[in-house]
Amino acid sequence: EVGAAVPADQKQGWGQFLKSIATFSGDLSSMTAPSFILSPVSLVEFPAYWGEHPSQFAEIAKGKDEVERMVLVLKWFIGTLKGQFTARNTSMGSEKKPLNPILGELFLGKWGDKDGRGDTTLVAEQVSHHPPITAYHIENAKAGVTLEGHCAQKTSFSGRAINVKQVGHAMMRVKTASMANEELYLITLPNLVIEGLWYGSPYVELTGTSYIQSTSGLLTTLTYTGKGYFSGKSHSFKASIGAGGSSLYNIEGEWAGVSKYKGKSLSGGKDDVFWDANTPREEIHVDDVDSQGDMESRKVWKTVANGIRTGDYDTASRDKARIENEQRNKRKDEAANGTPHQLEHFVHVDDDQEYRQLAAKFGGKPANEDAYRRKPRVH
Ligand code: CLR
Repeated sequence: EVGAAVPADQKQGWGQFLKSIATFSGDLSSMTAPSFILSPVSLVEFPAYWGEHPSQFAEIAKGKDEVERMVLVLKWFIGTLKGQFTARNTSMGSEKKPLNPILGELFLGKWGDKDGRGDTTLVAEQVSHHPPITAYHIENAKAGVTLEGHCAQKTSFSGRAINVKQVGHAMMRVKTASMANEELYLITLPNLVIEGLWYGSPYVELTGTSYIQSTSGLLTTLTYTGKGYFSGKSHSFKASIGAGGSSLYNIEGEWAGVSKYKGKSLSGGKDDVFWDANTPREEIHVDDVDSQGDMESRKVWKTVANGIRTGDYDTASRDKARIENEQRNKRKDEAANGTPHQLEHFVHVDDDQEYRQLAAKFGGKPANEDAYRRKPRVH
């Protein structure tokens, strides 16, 4: 039944929302949606999913050579997918529409040390509002592992699903005392399909191909598939780690479940378990809202989020309108005074050379992309 999961009084609104998606081009985040589909969490928080297995993140630096390190990068990457793409279904019953971050909105937090792995810190900043772009920097200085990247989305409607192309990339840097040079890993991002729309219960499936290309020359190719008409399990992937066309390790399974080596494993075994997505995620530690700075996400959206959580949608939409108004005025003043908004933690890099060189190794598209680099810090 169409809209079976939609509250009775919102079925009409949901139908209208779907119709407007079908004819709308551009950015979904700016569309008004029925209240049952609203999430109280801003998109600027999403980079935290990359860090929710801090031990795996730190572990990457323990690989004894570039092959081991690539295997560990892949394991950490796969480990993030369940959170990135199924967490809202688990916590809120379906995928929901996140809050659209304001320009300069920040999400700051950390995962504390445990068993000597070191602290892992996150800095995320909304570096563009139109189109929405979020930049992030995750670092475990003790381990020598850093992840920096940005993400934006291009959406289109297929008739029954929303196709989301992820724009942007992530760059991982690994440097330990025993390594002569820093190793870089260019991580490209998979495409998403949002299904379950007619039902009113959206969820994400991953499709297509993504890559992890290292300066060591190793390349991991990932392909994603969902439930086929006749066969196939949802949330599935295959990964192949190779060097110069020959494959060293093959892994397959479910990114939200169990995956296994196909054949030889790193430890010398056969068909061993690679990653079990039931491994608990560690939630990031964030300051209390009341001690947060004015641009910090949970402070900015406090009243809106509270309204959404308690079903007080009038208060939520009134405060959302207040915030958006304030933003419009800020932009006007900046234009009038010739003082454009300044990024707080990042520097915009036009045509990033590290991206260009690594993408060229696997014929990556696009050939060039911008980047956002963490500003040098004064200690
Ligand atoms: C953001 C970057 C993260 C991975 C990720 C997960 C889910 C994606 C989100 C990204 C972008 C925004 C997104 C969301 C799923 C649904 C939501 C595409 C890529 C859209 C804007 C919501 C549409 C509204 C429907 C629920 C009807 O690393």
